[in-house]
Amino acid sequence: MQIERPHPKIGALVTGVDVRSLNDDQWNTLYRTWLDSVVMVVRDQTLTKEEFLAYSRRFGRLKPHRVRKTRDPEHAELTVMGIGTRKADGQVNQAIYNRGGHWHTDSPWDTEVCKGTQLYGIAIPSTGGDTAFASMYEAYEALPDSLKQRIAGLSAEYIYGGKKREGHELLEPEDRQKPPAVYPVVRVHEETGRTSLYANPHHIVRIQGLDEADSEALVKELTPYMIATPAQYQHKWRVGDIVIWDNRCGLHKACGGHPPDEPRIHWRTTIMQDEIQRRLAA
Ligand SMILES: O=C(O)CCC(=O)C(=O)O
Ligand SMILES: [Fe+2]
Repeated sequence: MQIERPHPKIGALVTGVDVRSLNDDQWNTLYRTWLDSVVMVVRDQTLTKEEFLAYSRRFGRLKPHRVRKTRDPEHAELTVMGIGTRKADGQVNQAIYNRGGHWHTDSPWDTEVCKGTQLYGIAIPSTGGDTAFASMYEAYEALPDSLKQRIAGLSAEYIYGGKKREGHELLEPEDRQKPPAVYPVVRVHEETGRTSLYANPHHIVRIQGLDEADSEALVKELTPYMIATPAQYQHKWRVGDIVIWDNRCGLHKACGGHPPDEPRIHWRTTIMQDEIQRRLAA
């Protein structure tokens, strides 16, 4: 197994391993590498859906995604991304084509902590369609002390799609009215102990305790630190790549720009944080 860390702050590229047959040392190394790098790529895998689910479960409990219509019919915990890019009338279905196309963390609108997300590349377009990642540890580090002081102790509310409810057409009507989830803006990672900025510009509704204008202004002030951090990695997909990211300390975004009629298909799992101990083999 080889591990490259081209950027010291974010991203790891793992080759020379089959995730179906890891020994304990390899698993421990992978898990540790993921925690250390925010986003980890494992190349050249050939997995069935069941194998992808089994590997995903090693990281934690899987949760069926709130968007029901893109769940795999036989495996609720597996979402299939990128099916139905054209509507019946021939128009591009932006909710599918552009899904994840804003900087965000996954499931901040869920009251249960979403630890990670894992995508597996099934069909990759000839051009475009990258996924970009940014380290929120580094975003926090870069804040001026005065701003760190202003956000200490604040919490924010999140709902699916934020104020604009973007992507709500993907949700079933009964799933559109869930109450917001609340998380601290300064977040201490349960496994690494490191502090990050958690203010997901896409799904945020408000920062609690501030009036609407002040909340908007503060999110606007924080956003450049989140999305313009130099601690970024842009992944160019290959078929067989597994990419797992840590939603507790990173943002990501689907970069788009791929031809809408070329398939871009990923299998996706959502991994929850139940226990805070590291999932290392005993
Ligand atoms: O399609 C992508 O590149 C990322 C999609 C995304 O944001 C997600 O699966 O959570
Ligand atoms: Fe996402």
